[in-house]
Amino acid sequence: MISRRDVLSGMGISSLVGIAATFARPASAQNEGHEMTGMQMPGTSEATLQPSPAAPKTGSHTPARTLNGWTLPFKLNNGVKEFHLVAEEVEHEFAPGSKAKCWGFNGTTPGPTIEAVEGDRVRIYVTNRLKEHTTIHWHGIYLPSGMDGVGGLNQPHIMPGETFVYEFTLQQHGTHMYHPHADEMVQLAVGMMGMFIIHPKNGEPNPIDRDYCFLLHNWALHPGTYRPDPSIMTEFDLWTMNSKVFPAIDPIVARTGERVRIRIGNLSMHEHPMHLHGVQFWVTGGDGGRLPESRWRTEVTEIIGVGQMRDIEFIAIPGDWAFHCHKSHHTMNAMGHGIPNTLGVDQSGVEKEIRSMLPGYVAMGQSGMAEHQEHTNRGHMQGPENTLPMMMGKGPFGNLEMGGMFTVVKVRNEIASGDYRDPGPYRHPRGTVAWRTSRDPDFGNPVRKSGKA
Ligand SMILES: [Cu+2]
Repeated sequence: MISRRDVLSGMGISSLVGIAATFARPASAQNEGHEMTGMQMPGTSEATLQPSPAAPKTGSHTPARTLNGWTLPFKLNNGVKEFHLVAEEVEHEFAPGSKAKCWGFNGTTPGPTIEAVEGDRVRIYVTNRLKEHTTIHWHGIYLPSGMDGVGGLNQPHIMPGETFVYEFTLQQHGTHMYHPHADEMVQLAVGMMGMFIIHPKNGEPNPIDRDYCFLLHNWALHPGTYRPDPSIMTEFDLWTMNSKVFPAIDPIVARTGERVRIRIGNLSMHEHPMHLHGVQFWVTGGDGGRLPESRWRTEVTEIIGVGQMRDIEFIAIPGDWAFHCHKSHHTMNAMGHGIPNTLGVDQSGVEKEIRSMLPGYVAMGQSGMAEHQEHTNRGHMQGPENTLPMMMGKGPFGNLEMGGMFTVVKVRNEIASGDYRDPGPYRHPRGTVAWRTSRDPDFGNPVRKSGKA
């Protein structure tokens, strides 16, 4: 059981957020990877309600769009792109109703996306505002060994209060990430990671209209607590895309016929078979850049291994299309593992007795788990504080019964390029939605191989 004392002790360490106010902050609209112009508020679903600045196509690439996140602005100094990262504690919201003290960069987890072009020279200042040392490893990027960021091997650790400079020339393009290589078990578990996208200097042979990116992660934020538990290896409570769970994950918006790329990285402890409805996609690259077309594979599910990056591309067709991890436990929130299986068990009477000891308890799972969301919707079920229901989300036809790694690809005929706002539910053409009937001529007499209904 979780006592109030446990909950409060998790809150006891003072927040360091706000100290490094002079550094880049996710203050306004999503910066599109170039010099400091409008940025977008990260990590809030309001982001999708505001018009995004029209994606300025600089050179020959479309700037990446970090789901629920933001792109780090840079300053050009004698031809070198200068970035500032601040490692610090952050107050993070996974979805309304679930907050935690996490660690991240520049006020958010994941940290801001670094975006640059093959051939650029980058200089990245890293300031440590944590209470322990850290470093940054630039995952998958060609660089001098002394810039690779493994604490103790390639450099001394960055001690609390210190700033280190990393500087190298980008010799490749592709989807990469950055993360600490110091006390990794803790620093990754509490959210320190970000994407590093390098666009090809000669543009793309098949231009990309929308370029989305996110990192997959898992969190042991036990029910009723406020700090992720770094000691957990397999049993996690929250499964996130850019540190958000459904329904707080932004939709992936596109116009019919556009070429959409989704760049996916995985810094969790598990593999994630990411499944997209509605289309076959091509697996077009990842850490190794964009592959020649002859090496693309057609898939509907792609496993993103731990530490891997994968790029998928598709031509958008109209509709609301689910996009999610296919491990069904990864599209749920905390569920209290280790509870006896009650499927098919009549629990009448039991509920009342348990409720005398555990107020708010609802017996569930006799005919399935879907009743859980119904109870939650009606306010019958109150979990521990700061704990999301196991299943969430409402659609035009009812409960979605999802959580965790789930979002919706929303494709419409009439969306302006550069508009990333949620267009609302899809309006299905007449006669194209599955319907209820009582006129099945074989109703009551279906063909069965064996067994009793
Ligand atoms: Cu998964």
